[in-house]
Amino acid sequence: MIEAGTLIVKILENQKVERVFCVPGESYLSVMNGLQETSIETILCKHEGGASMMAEAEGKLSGRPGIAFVTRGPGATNAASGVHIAQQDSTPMILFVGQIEKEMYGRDAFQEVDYKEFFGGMSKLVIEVQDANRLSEIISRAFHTAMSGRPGPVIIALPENMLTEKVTVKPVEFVKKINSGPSTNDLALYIEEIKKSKNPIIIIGGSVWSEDAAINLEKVSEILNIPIYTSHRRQSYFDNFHQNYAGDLGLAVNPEIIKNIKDSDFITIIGARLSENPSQAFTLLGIPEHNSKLAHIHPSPEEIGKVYKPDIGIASSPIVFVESLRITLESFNQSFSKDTNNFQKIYKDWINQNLTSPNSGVDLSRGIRELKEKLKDDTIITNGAGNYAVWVHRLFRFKKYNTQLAPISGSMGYGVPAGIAAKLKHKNKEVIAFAGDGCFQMTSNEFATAVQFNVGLVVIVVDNEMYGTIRMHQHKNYKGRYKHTGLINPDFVQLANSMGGKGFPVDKTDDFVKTFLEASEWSKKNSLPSLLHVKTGSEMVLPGKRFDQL
Ligand SMILES: Cc1ncc(C[n+]2csc(CCOP(=O)(O)OP(=O)(O)O)c2C)c(N)n1
Ligand SMILES: [Mg+2]
Repeated sequence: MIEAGTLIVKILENQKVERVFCVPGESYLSVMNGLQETSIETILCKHEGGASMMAEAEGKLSGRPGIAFVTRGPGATNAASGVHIAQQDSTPMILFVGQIEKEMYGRDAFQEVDYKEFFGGMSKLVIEVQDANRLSEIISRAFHTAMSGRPGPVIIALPENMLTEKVTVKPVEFVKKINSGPSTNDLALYIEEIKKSKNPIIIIGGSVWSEDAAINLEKVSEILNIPIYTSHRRQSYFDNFHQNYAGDLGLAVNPEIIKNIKDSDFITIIGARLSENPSQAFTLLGIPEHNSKLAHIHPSPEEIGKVYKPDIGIASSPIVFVESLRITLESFNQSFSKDTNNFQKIYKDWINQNLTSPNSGVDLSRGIRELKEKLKDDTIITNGAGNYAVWVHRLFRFKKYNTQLAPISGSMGYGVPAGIAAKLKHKNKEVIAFAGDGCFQMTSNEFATAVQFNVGLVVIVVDNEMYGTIRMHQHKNYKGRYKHTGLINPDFVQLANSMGGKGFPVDKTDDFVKTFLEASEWSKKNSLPSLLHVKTGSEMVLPGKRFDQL
């Protein structure tokens, strides 16, 4: 007989969970007790928003559910920020929530929340465990659900008195991810259409992808001679240095890319939903019907036809689809000559554009360009939301799969927790978390978590003394009326030092790279986080653009 809380830990061990992220609570003491002796590492966070974002990032990195444990009521509501990211970013994740005792339901008991109501609209499944004998069944279902079709978050509520039940249940064995694939007919039809097309393009995105998929798609793109675009914040899904990489559909996108996609006679979307940002506020393609041929390949049939009506819809894992496509195309032993609308030149011109920023402080464009020359291909870059991220996305070029972790959901505060999760998982890789001054202050408390767990990441805080993105929108919509977007910031160097890491000021562009290398070295040597406080001034709003040039 074991207590239910310990059984949960044993089930998670069977799922090969490496670590869980939590803020403790008296509602799930039994699980905390089970976590005392286990191979699973427990990362104690400062806020449930940070814990859930770390779990979400773990899900992005591993393709399996990232796990967070939080307490009922305020713990659960705080954790909503990470759950929402997992939902929008289609990331597998399981949030376990301590729940009030079963007998007290419906009395508005202390910290009672109806989780089905609260999380219902932003998760794939919310389930309460009423009987400890069903824990294996329910957690097995949660793992399947979080990873299947369009992956996403699952919430499991654990009533306090269920957790202390003693049971003899066998912990469920490892849950494998189920992959769907294209039928022979699907593939044949797709290949026939793409062969007929004159200037096809492919857009990739979504959350079901892998290193092998990236390589298979490289081969496909070479055989078909076709440009590959990545969706918003999925830039590391394809080698950005490959001859067929054509750029990303992010914010402040290259207008030539939009033109090229609109001119294409056959568009293939693989894995992505093509939501508001990559679709340029749903203007990129006709809705529901586009004026040229559209193929949509998505792991969930429910996503196909949700917004766009494709000519060819294939419910398939993108990983399986590109592998099958490569194998079939290779069997023809023939390459295709397509009119590619000069996409290589368009991309080269875009990345080489002069974006120097005559700012009063650090020129972020030059700083990032110089920095990326010094980094290894497997360096992981994370960020949250804010205009500073446009520099990051515009100027970094990603070579290896999953070296970019960024919220499709546009959530501020994501960079630091995601960076912590990445560094915990990949101890030998360099991890850099970018954050704006506003963004950083949403989860800066987790810098102390990085100290506690010896996480040697480097945080780069881009300080323009404002919520710059919103100032930009004020400027566009209510010019001159800039109240409520200015920030009086702490001294971030002192803040980092006081938490037990090390802060480094950067006031001049010339110092950017050498200070980064110093910080990185310090973090490596001490296994502790460092922070670059980069003062950029406030004139520049976007790469190469001042406010008065908007
Ligand atoms: C959690 C959350 N709250 C609010 C917003 C709205 N928002 C988007 S960008 C932004 C400002 C970001 O400021 P900062 O991090 O300093 O970056 P900057 O734009 O100045 O480069 C705000 C408030 C958001 N996206 N996410
Ligand atoms: Mg700012």
